[in-house]
Amino acid sequence: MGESSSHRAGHIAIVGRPSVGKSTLLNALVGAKISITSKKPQTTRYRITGILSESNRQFAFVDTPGFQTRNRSPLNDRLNRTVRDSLNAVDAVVWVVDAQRLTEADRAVAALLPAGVPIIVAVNKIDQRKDKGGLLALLAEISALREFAAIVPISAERGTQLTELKDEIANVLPISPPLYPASDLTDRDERFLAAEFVREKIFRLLGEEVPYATTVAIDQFEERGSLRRIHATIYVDKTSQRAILLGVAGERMKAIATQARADMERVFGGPVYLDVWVKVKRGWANDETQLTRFGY
Ligand SMILES: Nc1nc2c(ncn2[C@@H]2O[C@H](COP(=O)(O)OP(=O)(O)OP(=O)(O)O)[C@@H](O)[C@H]2O)c(=O)[nH]1
Ligand SMILES: [Mg+2]
Repeated sequence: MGESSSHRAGHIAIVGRPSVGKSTLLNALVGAKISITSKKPQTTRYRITGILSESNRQFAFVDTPGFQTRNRSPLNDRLNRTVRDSLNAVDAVVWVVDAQRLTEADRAVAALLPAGVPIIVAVNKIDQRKDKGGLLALLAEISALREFAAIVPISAERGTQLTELKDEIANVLPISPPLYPASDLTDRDERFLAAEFVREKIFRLLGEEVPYATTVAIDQFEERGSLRRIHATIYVDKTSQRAILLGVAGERMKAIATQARADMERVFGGPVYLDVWVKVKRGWANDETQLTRFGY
């Protein structure tokens, strides 16, 4: 058989409850920061594909929002719909769980996993689990749930056992030529990534409330030679949140913009001029028209 007839390629959905490390895993697998991460649950709101091309296989990993059933809202309904939609038409699924324990929220995700598609369980954050016995008991508990193609303990943050995970995934991918050019890292454009980098800093730098009342839009994205001029607007729900976002003398806003710009320059590979504004748009997260406008 020729080389092309042994090449494997396919789409792999990465799903799981919030905060288990799906986006960290996507970035570690692809080897670039394309999906935003934070300690707060439901950081990811949009589906994003990360592409990893190797000599005889290509993985198109689809990162998804954390699936959750506790807090119903128009925005959360859309996030859950994104998760469900992402499970259609993929060649394999990586179900990410935390090595610490299996929760009700994990079981809700397990119930969504499609039949007839190979499921690989990534048991993440093993760096935080020191007792071997407890981990073995968890692995046994998982394997009793249903048939899985593989169960792989990993640490996305440390890069532990990612080769093993990739090999297990490749085993179930169809024989196929590459689906994307080998130089592609993601299906999303720089404009999308720019908005996401701003949103990540809000999740990382602010307290519990404001990130969930926030969305980001790019109003202007201009390339002049190697310089990118980007104009972003952060939308919040209330005037009080605008004040929190700005911080004393605009200090917090400055930190958000500086850190977001650093990410953009690293990923885009050139200088960025970033201008960030904050506007109040009351009730945007409960308004179906606004949600559609913001791409949810
Ligand atoms: N110790 C440890 N922490 C990890 C590991 N992987 C991810 N994390 C941390 O877990 C937190 C959540 O990571 P994310 O990648 O944002 O999780 P997620 O599943 O994408 O979360 P949502 O998008 O909100 O659903 C972050 O603080 C990560 O740094 C790991 O292997 N070990
Ligand atoms: Mg995520």
